[in-house]
Amino acid sequence: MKSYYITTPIYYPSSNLHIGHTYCTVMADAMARFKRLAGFDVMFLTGTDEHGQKIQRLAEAAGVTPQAYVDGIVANIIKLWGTMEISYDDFIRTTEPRHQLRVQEIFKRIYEAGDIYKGTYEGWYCTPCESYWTDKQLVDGNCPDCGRPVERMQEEAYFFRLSEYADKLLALYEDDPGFLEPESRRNEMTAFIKSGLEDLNISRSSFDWGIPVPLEEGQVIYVWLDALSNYITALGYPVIEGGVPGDTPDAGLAKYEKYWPADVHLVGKEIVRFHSVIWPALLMSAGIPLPKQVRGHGWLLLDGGKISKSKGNVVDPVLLIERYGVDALKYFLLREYTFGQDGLYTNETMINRINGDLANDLGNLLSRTCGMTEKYFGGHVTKPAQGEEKLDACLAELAVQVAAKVETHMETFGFNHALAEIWTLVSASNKYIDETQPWALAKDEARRARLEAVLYTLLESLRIISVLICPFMHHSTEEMRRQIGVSGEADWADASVWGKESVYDTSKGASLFPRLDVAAELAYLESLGE
Ligand code: ME8
Repeated sequence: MKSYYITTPIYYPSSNLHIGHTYCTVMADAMARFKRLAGFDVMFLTGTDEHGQKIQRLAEAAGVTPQAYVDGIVANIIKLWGTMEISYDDFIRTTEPRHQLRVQEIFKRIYEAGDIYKGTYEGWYCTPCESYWTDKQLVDGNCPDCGRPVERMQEEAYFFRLSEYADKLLALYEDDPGFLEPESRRNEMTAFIKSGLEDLNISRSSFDWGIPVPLEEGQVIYVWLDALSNYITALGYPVIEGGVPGDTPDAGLAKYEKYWPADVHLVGKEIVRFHSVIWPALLMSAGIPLPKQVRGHGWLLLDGGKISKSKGNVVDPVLLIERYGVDALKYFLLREYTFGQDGLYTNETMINRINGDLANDLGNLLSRTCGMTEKYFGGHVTKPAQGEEKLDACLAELAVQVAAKVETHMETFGFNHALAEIWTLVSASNKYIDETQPWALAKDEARRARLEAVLYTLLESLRIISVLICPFMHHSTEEMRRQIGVSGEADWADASVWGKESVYDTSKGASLFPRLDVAAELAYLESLGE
């Protein structure tokens, strides 16, 4: 069985997550589900990035320990992914011993490779904020966070010889352009590297909420070295002599050998640099194979600005799910935005997507088909014996071709294009109802066989649609299959087979997506922001 390893960034548990974070995780989830359906042995990893000065400060301000602070937020994040039915296989927290011990080991390996040296870190220090800033980061010569004056300070720190890796990284992009997608990000990173790479300060001594540097007391490992390592520590790499407390006793390297190198690290555009410059350089130094791909997505914007925790302009996914359901939210995020580009979030676009594509197009197709099957045949339809008519053959031909088109779009994370392909079949099926006019056929007893063939054709199309939408909206898949009367789990291979079922026994249920009153919903969503 071929393996597939996909990761999301590990999120900072500085405050609860918003719809921007769910965007990335929903894409990773759809891809993981798609690959599983296509027969891959999938490892889907997510988690939380819990160390660093920012978290320490937030905890201090809240009057709790950093661990207590992150524990509360991580519990909410896990609950959110539960509510959204994110199908991750492992959730790694950087405060877990299985991660911490391995990060120290990685640090030692890079040190032994001769790529870590002790030096002096110099920068502009803001004492109240306990933060270093570079010349560029200062605002009018003052601290960009609090606006107070800064002073020139220096301290001892460990550095990673990142500058030594510039040529190797450029060669990597050149030899394997697929390593960093989309191309626009690759061009950006190429220019960034060419402008000159400086060695990287990989330890801090001004705060202590981090993994201790193994060589010396009083220093903690830079949070990005700590965080990036999660992609391999979660696989049990490197092996820790004597084992790790709380780890499966004989886990060994089985997972690492099965899943590493990762097929893709899915990340937001602002952290592409960490994943495509720092991470491969660290891996090269430690003698570990590189991930196959880093793929940078765009941001969801709200009123022109990035939705962000620090700006406080968050859209709460939990409230949207409570009102519209998980499938509707996932569909909207995957259908509305183009991978790699920024997209504007508005309540209106979301309501219109749910109403138009889901309630009107898909929901109606299911309820009309099941309704007519029940009305004209008591819910029981058999496969027609005689040959198909032209309209049926056209729909059948279209239907069996969609899966391959979806597969092509999924290769480039083109979720919106994949869903648009599936909706050509939904629309064609609705059009087929208008063209065949089953209600007219029903009036003529002599045309009963034709009527049955029409309904069978529609049910076959719905069965194929139920498989095609499974990676994106698995609840709808299950409900559609229940209503049309298909047993067993969806199997991707069945989406390309026409005439698979010999009978259908339908049982009409509640509408898949109830039609929304746009004005009322917009007023409701507005009221949430007040
Ligand atoms: O960067 N639209 O964590 P984070 C789309 N801990 N994506 C968004 C977004 C928005 N409005 N806001 C945030 C970190 N994101 C590090 C990662 S990985 C080893 C360490 C995305 O919680 C953002 O682009 O600040 C990023 O990819 C992810 O959420 C995590 O952001």
